[in-house]
This record gives sequence, C-alpha cells and structure tokens, in this order.
Amino acid sequence: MTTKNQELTAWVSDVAKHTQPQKVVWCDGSEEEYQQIVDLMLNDGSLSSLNSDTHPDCYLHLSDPQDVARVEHLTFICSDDPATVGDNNNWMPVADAKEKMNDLYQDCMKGRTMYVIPYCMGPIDSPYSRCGVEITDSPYVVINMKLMTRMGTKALSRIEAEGSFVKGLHSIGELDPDRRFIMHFPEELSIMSYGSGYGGNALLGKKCHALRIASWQARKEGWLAEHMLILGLESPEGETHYIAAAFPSACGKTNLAMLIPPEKYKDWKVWTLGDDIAWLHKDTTGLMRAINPEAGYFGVVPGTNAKTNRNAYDMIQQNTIFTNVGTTADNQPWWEDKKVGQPETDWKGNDYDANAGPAAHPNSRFTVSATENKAYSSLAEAAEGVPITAIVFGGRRRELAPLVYQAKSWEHGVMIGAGVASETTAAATGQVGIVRRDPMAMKPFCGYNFADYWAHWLSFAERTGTLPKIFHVNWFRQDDDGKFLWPGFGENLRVLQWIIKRCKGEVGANETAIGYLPCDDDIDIEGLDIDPAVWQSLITIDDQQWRQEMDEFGEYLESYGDRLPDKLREQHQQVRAALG
Ligand code: GTP
Ligand code: SPV
Ligand code: MN
Repeated sequence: MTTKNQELTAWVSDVAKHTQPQKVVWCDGSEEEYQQIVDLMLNDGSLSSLNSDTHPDCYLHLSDPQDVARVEHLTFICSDDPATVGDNNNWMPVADAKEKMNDLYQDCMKGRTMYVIPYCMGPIDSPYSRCGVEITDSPYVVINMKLMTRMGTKALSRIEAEGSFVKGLHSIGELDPDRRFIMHFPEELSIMSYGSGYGGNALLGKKCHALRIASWQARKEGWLAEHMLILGLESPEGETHYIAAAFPSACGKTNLAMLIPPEKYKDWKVWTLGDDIAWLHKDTTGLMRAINPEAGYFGVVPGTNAKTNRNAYDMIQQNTIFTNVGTTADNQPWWEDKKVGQPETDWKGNDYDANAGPAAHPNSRFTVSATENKAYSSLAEAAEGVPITAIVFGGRRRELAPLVYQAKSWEHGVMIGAGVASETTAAATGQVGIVRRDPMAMKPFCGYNFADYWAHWLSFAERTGTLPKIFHVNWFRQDDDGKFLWPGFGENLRVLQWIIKRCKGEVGANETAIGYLPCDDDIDIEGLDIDPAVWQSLITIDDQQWRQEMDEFGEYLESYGDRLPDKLREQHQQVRAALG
C-alpha cells in the first residue's frame, strides 16, 4: 500500500532511509492483519496465548521490567519559546531535540519491520476528529493501536482528503532507560519517541497526540483536549445527562465511566462514551459537546473484579491484550484483588513469590476495543458528540477534600480545576502516594504553559451562556487506619445523582467558602454502612485545613508570575478571604 499524500510518502521514505528497516509494512487495520501480527508475536515469544477456554483470543505481553509506566522526566515539549511551553513541562529547543533523536534513530530499525499506521482520533466522519500516522518498529504497538484507534484504510482516506496529519515516529530502540525520550513538536504537529514500548510512551495516538499536541491545537482553534472520561447517566424516566470527569492517572476514570448502579438504583443506567480522553467543542448553539477520540480502553487491571467493576471484568474475558499481569496454573490472567484463582507466575514471568512483590504490576493494563463493553453508548460513534451537562474534577486525597462540592460559577470552577492535587500512582515512574498538584488532571499532558491554559479555560465564559456546571469529587478519603470512608465504585452513582439534581436546580445546597456542599439528606446513603459522624466529615470542610491548602495553592499559582490570569487570582483571593 502507498498513498496519494506526497508529504506522507516523503516522510515514510526519509524515515526508512534513516532507520534502515528490513521492510516497510503499511497497516490496513483489518482483522486479518491483526491476527497475522499476533501470530508473529506468538512465534517470537513477545506475546503468549492465555487459556483459550476461559479467555478466548486473549494474550499476555510482559514488557521489559524497566519499562512499565509513563516516564514524565523523559517527556519534553520542544519549541523555541520556553515561556510558551511553561514550567509545567520539560522543555528543549527544537534543534537540540531533533539532533538528539536523529542520533538515536540512526539505523535503529536494522533487521526489524517498520510499520506505518494511519489512524483517526474520533469517529471517522466527525468534524472534530483528527488524524495521525505512527511509524513504529513495535508489533505490540500495532495491535494496541488497532484496538485503541480507528486505524488503517479509512483513516488513510481521510488523511488524503484532508491533507494534514500528526506525524509520530516511534522506535523501541534498546529499551534502555538511559536512551529513552518522548519528544513533542507541537508547532509542526510531530512526535518523536524512542526507547520505550509502554502505553502512553509508545501508543502515540493517546497521550502524545490526543492530549499534548491536541491541547496546543485546541488552544489555537478554540476547543479543549482533556484527560476526561465521558459518561451518560440515564434515569428510570429515560432522561440521559452527559458528564465529563477529569481525574489524574489511576484515580478512577475507567471505573466511573463503566459504573454499574447498586441494587437499590437498578433502574438507572450508566453508558460509557470514553474512559480517558475527551475533546470538548462549543457547538453553534452554544452547547459544549464532547467526543472520545479513542476507540478502546488501556485500563488499569489490578482492583478490577466482579464486584468493583462487573462491566470491565466481563469485557476483558475475551479479545483482550493483557500487559504485565500474572497467570494461574491453568494459564488464566491473574492480578491483585481479582478475588478468584491463585497466581502461579508473576508479571516478570517468574514463579510467583508473595515475598517478591505483587503478581501483577500495579500499573498492569488491559487493552480492549470499546465495542466489547456492554455499556458502550450508541452515541459514542456520533459525529457531533454529546452535550455535556456537568464537568467533574477529582483527585485522590486521603483528607481535606469533601466527597463532592459545586463551583459557584464557571470562573470559580476553573479555579477548582486548577487546584486539583492528588496522590501519585503507579501510572508514572517515581514515588507513589505523595500529594502533588495536578491541575485539571493535566500536569503530565498539557502541551503548553498552564497559565495560558487556564486563560483558555476562562475564555469559554465569554463564548457561551450555557456552559456545563463544574463540580469536584473525592472518593478516596481515609481514616487513620487507611480504610476508605466512602464505599466508592457503584455507590458513586449517588453522588452523580446529586450532581444532576443540582444542574437541574432540583435541590438546595449548603453554601461554604469553597463552594456548594450537599445538605445532610440530599444524598441518599440508605443501605450504606456509614457512621453518621463519618458522613458529616465527608460533607463538611475543616476551615483551618482549607486555609492552609489555599495558601499553598496561592503560592503555586503565583509561581506562574505575570502570565497568571487575573480572573484566576481573583477567584483564589475570594475563596481565601471567605475562609477567614
Ligand atoms: P488511567 O487509565 O491511568 O488514566 O486511570 P483511571 O483514572 O481510568 O483509573 P481507574 O478507573 O483504572 O482506577 C484506578 C484504581 O483506582 C483502580 O485500582 C481502582 O480499583 C481504583 N478505584 C477506582 N474507583 C474507585 C473508587 O470509587 N473508590 C476506591 N476506593 N478506589 C477506586
Ligand atoms: C495514564 O497514565 O493516564 C494512562 C495510561 O491512561 S498511559 O496510556 O500509559 O498514559
Ligand atoms: Mn489516563
């Protein structure tokens, strides 16, 4: 296969000259091609089959033990203007980055196959979708891109019709952490990634394209590219409201997007539109609409069981690629908190030894097409996306942040989003469990200066009068023994119900300095084993703790200097003053 697009032809030929692959394969995205590459990987041992009776068409890939998560310290935004990139990113001048990468790429595909993967982020016929081409020497990337994106012939046709596309060059190199970089060149819509085969480092359509590059484009063009799930909440009367929610990595997006209502609310339904990324556009009537640029899920495996997330659990019984989980004696995948079976091997392929750490890596993942999800919304494929009623921010905070609260205005909501802080997780390399600032859950993903990003968010207030209402949630409050105070998972429906009632003006609230909190009886907790004192602590705030939080947040905001939008500073000052 070749293409009519001359820019693409020239780029592929230049890359091949530079990297010297044994052969070049243009991917068509067909099932046959997927199966061929799976077979090839089964032969060379980079993939193994799982139990075909219990898990038909499921495979296991064990990545290099030093290559199991995103590497934020090796991820750069390259532009000649460091101020545009901002202190929230690692920065490198374009020429330096190119020189470094071109050295690494020299002859790096010798003896390997170079795959050319045209892909479309978003429904193939949506005006909001954007295309890209990833060149990679990793067959693992090809099969993951097949499940995660609309990949192949149709995407290539759209590229030929449109002309423009994001160029992503990827090589696993030697998988040497000292020769590993993920570079972004937003001005020329290109990505260069070397030395990792893992998730967000290697599946370039995901975080590199759909967030870092797209956020840059979105600012220029007047839309938003966000680290958000999208769900539809359908009431027993058949009314559906769409919610977009931003939580940091491994903080519950997949789980909320696939929520199964508890028994008491079995007439309610949650539909999944997306579990990780949302592109938000204001339509011609002033409504904010969302599409999910992805077509599959790259989800956290540990913790997934028939109780916490039945939909996800069922979804990954077939047609799934598992990365870095353990296996049972009869070759079923196994992970911590699966609740059934016993591990025989661990994620490094060794015999399981409880003293040597978990069987599944804490950031082990499943890759599966969205169409395997029973709760996949029919509107997920709609070219025009869905209208968003509420935007929800959240984080993993063992104290401070109440279960839920509502912003008093759009501007106040932007400040709440900018104030998101969360305990770090295994999704990125580095220490786990330390609270860090993660504005809008975009710290690792915003492709430009956060101060300009907040100004862009604020600008939506002038674009339309019918913006979504903004909320903040925290499912992760703990007692002194580390026990979660809120049951979470399916029971989070009760909080979503309050959010929608607030949006419809059907319920009052308790006005506090930080926003509107639920009144005592307005969230139904019947049937939950929650002590009344604990419930009170979940729906009230500690002024002293919040004064300290707002002081720290204020210092963080001021670190952005003159670029910080005045409106954000004013919002912060108002809340701080109201706390006394
Ligand atoms: P990324 O894919 O990394 O962006 O993560 P995500 O936000 O989709 O996170 P995910 O839903 O996969 O959840 C990560 C971890 O949080 C899993 O181990 C879940 O079991 C756990 N989790 C999710 N929701 C809840 C909840 O409501 N309460 C508690 N206690 N844990 C939860
Ligand atoms: C995240 O880390 O937020 C993920 C996984 O969703 S990755 O694709 O590796 O970025
Ligand atoms: Mn994510």
